[in-house]
Amino acid sequence: MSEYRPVPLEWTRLAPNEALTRSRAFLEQMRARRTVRAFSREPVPVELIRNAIEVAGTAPSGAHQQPWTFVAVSDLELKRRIREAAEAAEREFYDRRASPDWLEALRPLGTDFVKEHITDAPWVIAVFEQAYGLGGDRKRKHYYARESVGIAVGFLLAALHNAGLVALTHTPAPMSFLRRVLARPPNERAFCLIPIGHPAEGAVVPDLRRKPLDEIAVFEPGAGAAARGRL
Ligand code: IYR
Repeated sequence: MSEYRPVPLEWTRLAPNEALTRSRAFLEQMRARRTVRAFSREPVPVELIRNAIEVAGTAPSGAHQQPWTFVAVSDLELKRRIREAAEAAEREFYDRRASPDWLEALRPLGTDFVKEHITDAPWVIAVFEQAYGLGGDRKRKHYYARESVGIAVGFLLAALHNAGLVALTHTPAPMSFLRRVLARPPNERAFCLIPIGHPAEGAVVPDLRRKPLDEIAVFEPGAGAAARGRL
C-alpha cells in the first residue's frame, strides 16, 4: 500500500482578462468540433496521435488507477480485420437486434452497417477499460473504471480536435471482438473505437443543433423558489 505523501501544487493564476479570453476562445474552438464519418486516406503523423493519447492519460480517474489502454492502429491489414468484425456485428444490429425506437433515434445520423471509416481513416484508436489491474500477484479492482475511461475519451477527442484532426466516436455493438482481434488481456473490455484523420473531400455531417446553455445547466437552483417563499 502506498502512503499519502503530498507535494506542493503547481498552479499559475491567470489574470482575469486572460481567463476570460482563454475561456471564450476555447468555447469557440470546441463549438467547431464535429463528429465526422467520412475520412480521407491522407496519413497523419504518429506524434499527433501519441500526444493526444498522452492528453487522454492526464484525465482524472477513480483512485488514480488510470484504468485505460489506448491501442492505436494504422496498419491497413489490421484495420481491415477490425472493420470486417465490426461490420458483422453491426449488420446483425441494424437487421435484427436494434429496436424500432433505437433505429428511429439513429435515423438523423444517417448511419448503417457499412464502416468504411475504419479502413479509410489513417488511424483508429481502440479504447479499453481495465476492470481490474493485473500488476503484482493478485487482481486489484479498479474503481469507477467506466466513468474514468469516459472522461479520458473526452480529453482525447478534445485533443484531437485541437490538433486539427477529426474523429468518430464509434461503438460497434457488441465490441467484444476488439479484445480478440487486438489480442488484449482478459482484464480489458473494449469501450469504443475511434477512427481519426482528415475529413474526406466534400464530407457532409448531419444538420444537428446543440442544446443551448439554459437547456443543459441550472444555476442557483432553488434561488427563485426561495425568493417566492417556497423553500
Ligand atoms: N453502433 C451502431 C449504431 C449506432 C449507435 C449509436 I447510440 C450512435 O450514436 C450511432 C450509431 C453504429 O455504429 O452504426
